[in-house]
Amino acid sequence: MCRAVLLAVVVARVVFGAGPVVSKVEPPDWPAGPRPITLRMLVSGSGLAGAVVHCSLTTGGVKVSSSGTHLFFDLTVPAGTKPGSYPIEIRTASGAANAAFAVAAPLAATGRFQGFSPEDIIYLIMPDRFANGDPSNDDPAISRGMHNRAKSRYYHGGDLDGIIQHLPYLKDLGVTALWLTPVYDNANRLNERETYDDGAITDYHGYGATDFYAVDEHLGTVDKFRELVDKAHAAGIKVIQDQVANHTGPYHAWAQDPPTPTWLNGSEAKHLANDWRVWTLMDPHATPATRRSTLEGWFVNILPDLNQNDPEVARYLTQNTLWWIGRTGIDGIREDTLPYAPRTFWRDWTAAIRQSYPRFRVVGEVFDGDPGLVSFFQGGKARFDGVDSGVDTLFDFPLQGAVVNVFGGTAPIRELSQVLAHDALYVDPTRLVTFAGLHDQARFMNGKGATADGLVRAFAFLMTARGIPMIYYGDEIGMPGGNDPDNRRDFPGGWREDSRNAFEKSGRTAAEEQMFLAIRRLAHLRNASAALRTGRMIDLLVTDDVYAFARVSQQDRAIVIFNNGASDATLHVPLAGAQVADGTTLEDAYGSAPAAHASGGALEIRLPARTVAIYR
Ligand SMILES: [Ca+2]
Ligand SMILES: [Ca+2]
Ligand SMILES: [Ca+2]
Repeated sequence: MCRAVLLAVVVARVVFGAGPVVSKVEPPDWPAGPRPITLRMLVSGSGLAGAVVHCSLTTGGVKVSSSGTHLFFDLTVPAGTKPGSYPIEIRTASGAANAAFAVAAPLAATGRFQGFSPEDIIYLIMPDRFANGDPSNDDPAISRGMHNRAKSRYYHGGDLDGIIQHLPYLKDLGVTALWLTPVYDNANRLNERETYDDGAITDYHGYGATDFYAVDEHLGTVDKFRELVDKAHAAGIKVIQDQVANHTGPYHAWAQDPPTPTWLNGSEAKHLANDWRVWTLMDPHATPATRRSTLEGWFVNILPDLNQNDPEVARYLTQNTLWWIGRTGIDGIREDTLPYAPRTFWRDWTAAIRQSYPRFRVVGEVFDGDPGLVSFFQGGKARFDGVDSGVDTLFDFPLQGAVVNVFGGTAPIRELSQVLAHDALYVDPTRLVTFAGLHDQARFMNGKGATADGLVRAFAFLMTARGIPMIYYGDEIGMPGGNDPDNRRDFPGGWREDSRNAFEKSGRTAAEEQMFLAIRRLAHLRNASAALRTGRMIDLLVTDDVYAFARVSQQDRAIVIFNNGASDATLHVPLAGAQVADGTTLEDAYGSAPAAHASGGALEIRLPARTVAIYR
């Protein structure tokens, strides 16, 4: 064979198949920090077997999957590396390919990575359902046909621009932090694995990631997300990102071709189903075998379950979390499906976050009404398993159940106090995120016997009691809605074609306006009172109809009295511990209850039926 022919054969091999092909590099970039960092890179593609890696940055630790479709290697980014492109050459006996990698400029820490605390009021938004700021991304070319506002499980067109445009509304409402449901890129096709009466659905909710390093094209881009974070910060509003480390979406490429043999717990063809036996995780009598389906079972038997015990998976997920924080400047994470990944993983993951971002905070989802179980997951102390999860706080599902029952008219108000009686179980109950509803439950107003007044009293409780209160978008105007997806209706006025705009007074009904003003007033009252945000909570009077408590801080104090009963009541409220001297006259800072005079260590007041007074 002459030399020219031989050369032609080699070129053909490189061009037509056997040479390495790179389709994805994770992470695609990294912000240079004050310390050197060694990243574990994951390159996906084909023909990667036997690859060697070259880059002007130091590399090592190459490992290729048996299929030649995934390549891991270490990449060290020294402290203060100059931002720019650092291409990686991947060479095999059959050819070479370039993998793009960039070092990004680090974000200044000032005003970023702030964490969240009882000083805050959180507002939960499903970006697809809040406001459509950019109609040009409603039906993107790469995922055509998934947009239809008439279908409850299709994309409706809301996006990150829509949130940016309504920051003034949120600021005016008194909100100081946003939790957005996941912005990860989700499948560009209909989801035919999860079907309902109306057929295939879309993953508009964001919980079915197909790319952990991208924002879904319906919502915006990573840069748009960072712009949202910056603009929210400029308005004094923090951003909490929703992250999912337990599973991927059903259409993630890993479901067919995992990067390591143990990347997933089982496979699409053969896996356990999650049986939700969450209590076994805190049960000292349970065995690894009894906990297995809870930790390794696939969520709703559909979502590929990531195996965080595989060190490559743990590193991938931890790095991904640090990337989002460092690239966008977010302040906190809401971690989805917390119980279903090993507690040892959360321990290491939270430690890695804390090491780089000490003020950052994580709230975990433990969807359960048992304070014993929820408190088990709060970090700050090792539990029977020897593990301190490091998770800062949880959602207060136990209290939420009582809030809905009490203010929805089906339970005596003492239930609130009975739930709070379990607070000693928590390392720090004041950090729990309290709420009347969220995107996984029917809305408060959907409850039998729910009233606008009841919802306002529910918020009066959330804004005055211990915890970090949260508002589910639309609850501030009393939006109705049954179970998922009916509880995820579009915010009226978020779309140009909407017949009215409830973001503005002129577009709200009289009832909506009344509720909006009440909740706004309560939020601003809390924001103005250290006692309501962080004061010690002292129960003064608890009956079936009446709940009176004090909040006492160094700066101020408040006495909150609910008459949740159907009749007006004359109340004798003892003031022990409330730091109110005899002879003091207290004014209702919220409603129109008469001023109250302290005498003989108590308040004598007459409170109308179904009202709340916030005395200061
Ligand atoms: Ca849009
Ligand atoms: Ca997508
Ligand atoms: Ca799991």
